[in-house]
Amino acid sequence: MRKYLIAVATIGCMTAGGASAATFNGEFWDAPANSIDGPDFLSQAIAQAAGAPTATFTSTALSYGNAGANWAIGSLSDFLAADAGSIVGTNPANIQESVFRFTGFVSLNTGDNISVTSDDGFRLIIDGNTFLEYNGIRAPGSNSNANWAGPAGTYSMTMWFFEGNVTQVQLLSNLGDYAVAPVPVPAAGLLLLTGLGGMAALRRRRKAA
Ligand SMILES: [Ca+2]
Ligand SMILES: [Ca+2]
Repeated sequence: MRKYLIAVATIGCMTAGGASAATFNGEFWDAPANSIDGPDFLSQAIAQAAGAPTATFTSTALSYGNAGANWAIGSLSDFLAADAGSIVGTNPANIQESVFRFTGFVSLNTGDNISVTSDDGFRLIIDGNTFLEYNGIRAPGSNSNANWAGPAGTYSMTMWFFEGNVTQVQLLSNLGDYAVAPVPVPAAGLLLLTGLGGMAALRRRRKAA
């Protein structure tokens, strides 16, 4: 019975639609003064995201603050520029000390170079593992990059980014080049997966009892 369910779920996923024009989900948390001051900036930033976000938005390219004039810190909508129209929630007038989380999927080939230019720090997680990060405060134009060493495939991606307490902000990346839409789980497959999840939970409860 269990083998049959898994086989059906797999076929369901395989017949789902392929990649299309994709975006990333954006979440933003405003943070109080002196809340992201180090020494472990990233842990402090991620802790700020424990509650509901101040705002959410759609990120078309995960790249903000390109021109020098845009380094100055302003409102969330100033920073998001072309993506500002997608903001849902509060649009703070000043995003000094704040945290962003971007989530989505990327399609990578072995050797692909991923670059992130940031003011201030970031942590890029691909397929559940930290791939690249900068845990500190730095000036605009400071670049980190690395080549994907894993096999070709579509991977989940989470990007944490924070603006610290120094008055410039920038986040440029080429992740938009790799963005793909998540493979949709068809309704029947979703029901089966939910069923399998329920069975797993039941097993855990039985084990714990
Ligand atoms: Ca703030
Ligand atoms: Ca800064």
